[in-house]
Amino acid sequence: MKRISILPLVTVLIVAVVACSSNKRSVNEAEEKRPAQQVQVPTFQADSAYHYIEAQAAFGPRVPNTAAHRACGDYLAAQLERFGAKVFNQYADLMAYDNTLLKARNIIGAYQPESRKRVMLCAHWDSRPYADYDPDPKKHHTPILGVNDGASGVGVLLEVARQLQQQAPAIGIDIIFFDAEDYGTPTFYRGSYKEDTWCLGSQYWGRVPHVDNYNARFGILLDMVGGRGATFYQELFSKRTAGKEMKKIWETAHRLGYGAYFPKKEGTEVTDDHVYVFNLRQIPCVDIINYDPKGDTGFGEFWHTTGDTMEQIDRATLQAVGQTVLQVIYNE
Ligand code: AHN
Ligand code: ZN
Repeated sequence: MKRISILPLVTVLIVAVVACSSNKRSVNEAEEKRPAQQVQVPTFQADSAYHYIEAQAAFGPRVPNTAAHRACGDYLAAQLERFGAKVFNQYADLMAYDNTLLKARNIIGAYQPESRKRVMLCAHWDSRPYADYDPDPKKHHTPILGVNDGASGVGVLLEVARQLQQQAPAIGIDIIFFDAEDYGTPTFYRGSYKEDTWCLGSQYWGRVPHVDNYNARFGILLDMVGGRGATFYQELFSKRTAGKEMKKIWETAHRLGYGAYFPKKEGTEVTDDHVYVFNLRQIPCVDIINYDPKGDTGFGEFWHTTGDTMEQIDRATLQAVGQTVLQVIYNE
């Protein structure tokens, strides 16, 4: 009796099922990948950020009430203008710890100002009038150049601004350069105590924002983001008040390969502009700030010394921070 082999039929069926299922899988994969592929995130140019840092340093210390401060303020506003932002200048007379009247200026660059979906990116642009942590006590009254502490965050954000002009993300962005962050009570001061002497520019902005009822989904503050081998531990006020956003930023940095700069470990709590952004405007704001667990100040050996110069800056750190910020805002 002649038996008909079913082997060819079985083979055909298996091949058909496999082909069909793998075909189905590739369709699903394409669908899953599409949203991620659609967002083209621009490449951050660290050289360009480095140049903007040098340009600020070239003015000298940007201490409020000095010619260098006024000239640098004009430079920053002109740069934001050149990069297509709508620029707001907030001039304010602010009282320092010793009752000195500071002629302060917050500088804001708005992108897509009509959009209600917004993210704010900020940094302080002033530099400290005192190197009160300098190893040489004779220098404690010398103004600092504030290259890492001040110019680095602003330099990164100017490069972000340049990118925003070339390719708009889906949301509105406000770049805010706060003034008078670093005029806080020096260690050598023996006069009467005053509260909240740091972050005078952001305190003013928090009470009088550049736009009535200003709001944003969240903010990112950059402070000391250019140091060689910097480590951005998770600052505790940010973790408590903007934990979700902090997690997103750190995970983004790790995915991009910058995990060494962004340890998923707790740092300390720092009084910085983000505290006033949250307390006065209820906008969760993450402080990306260098934390050196080995040093005695926690900020690094350069901090509030005459050594805070261009030599501190490493393009690789600027790249890690700048690319992470771009990745976050273009995916928002
Ligand atoms: C205090 O030292 C209280 N806060 C640190 C904030 C700061 C100063 N960031 C840069 N310079
Ligand atoms: Zn400082």
